[in-house]
Amino acid sequence: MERIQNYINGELVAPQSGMYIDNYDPSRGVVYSAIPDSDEADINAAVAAAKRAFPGWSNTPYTERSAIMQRLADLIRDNLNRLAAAESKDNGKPVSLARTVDIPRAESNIRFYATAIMHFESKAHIMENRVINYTHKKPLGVVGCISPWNLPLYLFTWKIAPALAAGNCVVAKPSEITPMTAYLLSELAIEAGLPAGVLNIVHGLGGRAGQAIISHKDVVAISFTGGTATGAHIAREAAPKFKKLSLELGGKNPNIIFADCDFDKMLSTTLRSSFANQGQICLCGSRIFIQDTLYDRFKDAFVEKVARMKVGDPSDPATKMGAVVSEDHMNKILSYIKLAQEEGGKVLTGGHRVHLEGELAGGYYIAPTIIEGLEYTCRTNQEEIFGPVVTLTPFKTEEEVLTMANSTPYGLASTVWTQDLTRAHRVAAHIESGIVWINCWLLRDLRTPFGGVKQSGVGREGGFEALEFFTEAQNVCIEL
Ligand code: TXE
Repeated sequence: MERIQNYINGELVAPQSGMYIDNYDPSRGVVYSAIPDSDEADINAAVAAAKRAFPGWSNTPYTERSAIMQRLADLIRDNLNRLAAAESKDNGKPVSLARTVDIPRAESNIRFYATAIMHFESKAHIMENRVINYTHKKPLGVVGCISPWNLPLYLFTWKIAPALAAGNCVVAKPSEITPMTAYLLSELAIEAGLPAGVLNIVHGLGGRAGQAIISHKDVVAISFTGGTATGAHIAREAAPKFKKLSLELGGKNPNIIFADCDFDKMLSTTLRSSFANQGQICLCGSRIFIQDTLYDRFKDAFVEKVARMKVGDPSDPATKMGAVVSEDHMNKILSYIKLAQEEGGKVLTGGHRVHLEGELAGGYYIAPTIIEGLEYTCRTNQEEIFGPVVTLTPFKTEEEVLTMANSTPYGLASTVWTQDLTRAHRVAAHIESGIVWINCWLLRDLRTPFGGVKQSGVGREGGFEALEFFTEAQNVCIEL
């Protein structure tokens, strides 16, 4: 059985304790590899290596840092099929999705920041031709990047790329549930010629390896994507140590459908925004609000299409719906479906585990599920389920739907479907979310700010925002 290794000081090494954790293939429900159960000793070694590498890397010309990162992006492109197959096996997502979304996006993340750093500029402020101030944007030092399991290589590279481009050295930990592509990335980083210690990838549990990163005195900033409860814990730990923090947390996103929408485009996009990656994207629209005059037409068409969606073997290129990420997560999703029924909801389609045949019999599959008849304030409509489960709620007026949409503690993304331009702008302005998609979903321009409000997070990633996060502005004032 394959044993994943840590990448510390430019080398692939075993955890110092010699301890490993099981890594599951969710499509079959079996252990297929082993992950280092790293602890403080491994993190200390990674931080020490990063600290040693920092003077060299931060003083490497940005053009050279950019060239090394571009080589890494080329290697991701050249290994597309291998990485996509690994991502699918580790996460349960359809290989077609990994091949067209996750891995190409990981390549773009690295390429985007390898080139963005060449255009990252400072301001100068001149006082009456007598005094010049200029802003020096300095890399921070050793930074921690911690990422989740839903879009493993995609979100991992989204953090480490701006950190490295800005001249920081990184200690990164992917989710212990989906470590494989981060491990393969460490092999590619060696091949790309990244100097030793610049990027360190340490595997292990959140409460042990992750905890050692966030509490380490020499880790001066933490970029985290994951659950809101973990984000709150990290904030509690980091705030008294005055670490810089970027937190991308959960969502419970509204998908608001007005009666005047382009019905066909809305319907096909809503299928994706509900169930892409088995609903395990923090941007999925899990609360669907439909204007009452369109409710029955939408419901009939949506249920008909969802009932025909086939859950299947993630490694089959034809599969659109694969497995959810783990047994625990499957049980959590199923418990929410049960809760929805206890709260008075009616399951229109799905609502159960799916048992596939043969080798896939033990896999973690859930039928795409639509529920109606719930109050917008109930737990099912307020808490993040993070699976292939959506609720339908009718509304009459714009004011009413805004109240419903803004009623959760989250505020990551929202989708609005209407042909009325004025209404689209008005609704966008009143929605409490960091991202609003109008007549589209998950259309991403990497230059735009990405992040949430309320309990969906603090700070923005994307574009130059991430380079600002990974640098400290120092003002230098000169009197002439
Ligand atoms: O996330 P965790 P989990 C939501 C989703 C899901 C829930 C929990 O609702 O059901 O969060 O998922 C590391 N110090 N999202 O348990 O625990 C951990 O090892 C440092 C939304 O997987 O937050 C992993 O690398 N690190 C989300 C990362 O944090 C710690 C995507 C995320 O794990 C740590 C995933 C600690 N004390 C889940 N504890 C999104 N917004 O996209 C854990 N970690």
